[in-house]
Amino acid sequence: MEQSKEPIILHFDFDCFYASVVENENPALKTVPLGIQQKNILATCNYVARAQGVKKLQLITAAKKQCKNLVIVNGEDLTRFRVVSKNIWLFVREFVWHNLTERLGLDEIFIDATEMIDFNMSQLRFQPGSKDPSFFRLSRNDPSAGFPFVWDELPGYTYPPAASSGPHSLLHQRLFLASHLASFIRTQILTNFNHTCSAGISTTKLTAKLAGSVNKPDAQTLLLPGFEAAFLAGHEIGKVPGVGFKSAQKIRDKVLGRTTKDEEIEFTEISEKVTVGTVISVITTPAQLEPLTGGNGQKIWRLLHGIDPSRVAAAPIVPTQISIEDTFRPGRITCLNQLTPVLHQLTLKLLQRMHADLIGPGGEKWLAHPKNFRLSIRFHTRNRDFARMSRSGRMPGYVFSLSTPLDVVAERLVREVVVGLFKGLCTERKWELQLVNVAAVNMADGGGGVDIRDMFSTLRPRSESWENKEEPTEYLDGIVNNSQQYNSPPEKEPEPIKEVKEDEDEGGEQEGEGEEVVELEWGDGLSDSSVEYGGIGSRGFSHNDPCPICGERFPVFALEAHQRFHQSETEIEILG
Ligand code: DCP
Ligand code: MG
Ligand code: MG
Repeated sequence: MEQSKEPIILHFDFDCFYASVVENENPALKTVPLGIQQKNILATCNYVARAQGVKKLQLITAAKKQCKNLVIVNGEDLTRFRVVSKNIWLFVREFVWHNLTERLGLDEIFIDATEMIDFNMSQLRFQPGSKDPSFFRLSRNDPSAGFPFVWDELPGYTYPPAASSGPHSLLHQRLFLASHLASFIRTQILTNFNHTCSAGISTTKLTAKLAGSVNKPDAQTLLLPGFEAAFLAGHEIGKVPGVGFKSAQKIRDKVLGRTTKDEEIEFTEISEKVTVGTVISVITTPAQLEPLTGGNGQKIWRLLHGIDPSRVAAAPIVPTQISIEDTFRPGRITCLNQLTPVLHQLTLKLLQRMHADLIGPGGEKWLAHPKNFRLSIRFHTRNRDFARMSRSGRMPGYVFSLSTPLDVVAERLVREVVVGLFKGLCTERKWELQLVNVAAVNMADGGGGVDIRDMFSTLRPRSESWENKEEPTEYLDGIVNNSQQYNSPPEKEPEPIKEVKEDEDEGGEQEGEGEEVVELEWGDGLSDSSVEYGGIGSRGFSHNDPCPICGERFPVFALEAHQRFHQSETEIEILG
């Protein structure tokens, strides 16, 4: 097989995602203009509303003025969106070799399809003009797993619009093949989850993401090789992923020959649009970008020229920790009677998040069990000493009950564990709390043999066209990593406290209270989702050793630690 250097990257972004989740819950909403409200703005709106001039992130008042019959649904509780997002991602992940798939936010998925494409290139012969069906193989081992396609019938759009009928260079052919894969995955998502999405196909994460936004909704765009620079040149500088808001504004200023004071940047209206093409005609060296980009000149220079060396990371199926916190004004929380309802509320939210993020499709099985509950607090102090203190306890087994109402679990957890942790942290008689953070930490595999494919069996019609029995060894990789965590000793010390920037911590609106801060766990940049995920192991193991208590199969090395986990279901142990 001829080796090619360029990665083949697919990017998917769901159409009007929150609105689409709400529509699936209530299909009557599909045909009416629908907006999803968060505070006083629309987080998003469906395409019926967009056709009537309603815009994403518009003020509710303006949107209602624009569209009198706009139906508004509150979307402040993200649980339903998280659940759908997780289920679709886990589903898509099953198609992808080596699990080379990564989430960005709740509605975007990157796939590195290089190996799948090159394997298929080695199996197939491109015949220009042929209308004969070919077969894309989703499995190396099972030649019947895959889908038929016709080379010349390119699904979706190209940028620029293709003049000729077929691909010519090897890279063209690989990208055409990838377009067929993208189309297949979009169809699968639509069939199984009733969500449409838009997709981009290119050789970098940056260009794949941007290509996907050219044709929306329910469409896909292949960025033809050789047109990357021209394509990027037409984008407004602020639209380039990886160029932050402040950097974009400083670059605009530079190009337009004006200055905005640092403290005014956030409030500056972006009235003039400056394209990447204009920027690189004015700013001609990376060094010139350095002072405008906080020292990221090299990196941003490359992005503006279409160079993005970041790779799709094989993300594990669950985050390494989930945490929720709230901050309080002086004098608000000064005794246990005031604190207990707050602990209850935060713990309930944490449990809801654990259910959304850690229970597999079908809602019957945990993908991971956080081994510890961590409480972190910070006091108001006169000397403005903002140090956080934290203390962890074993997460009791009843937390993982799927039948007990969450409210009941939260109440018991607070009474039996959290209040004890607080008393361990607070030895003073007089105190005023400034911050409370509750976290589920130290994730352990949900049962050694978590098989997401089984969980999907209720969702997915078994069809001849797709039977993914692919890559058993690779499939286990993510699980190995999680299982190995069983070997780590029980936590003896409070966990190191996560650094939280003061400005994030204080809350943007300065209300001081009631502004819940949820730590980001999916990453908000193109390549930073590893921050809270940890790496992926590469060893395989065999499922030969059933646990004598629950019968789950484990690698030998994880069995002892797994039995310790069962002990934790019956005893509550406060550590520290
Ligand atoms: N979202 C949000 N606040 C933002 C941006 C987005 O709450 N500032 C939420 C609402 C969206 C979801 O994230 O439904 C995905 O964001 P997108 O930008 O992808 O927007 P949509 O999916 O809603 O619309 P599109 O069809 O344009 O992708
Ligand atoms: Mg979207
Ligand atoms: Mg998006």
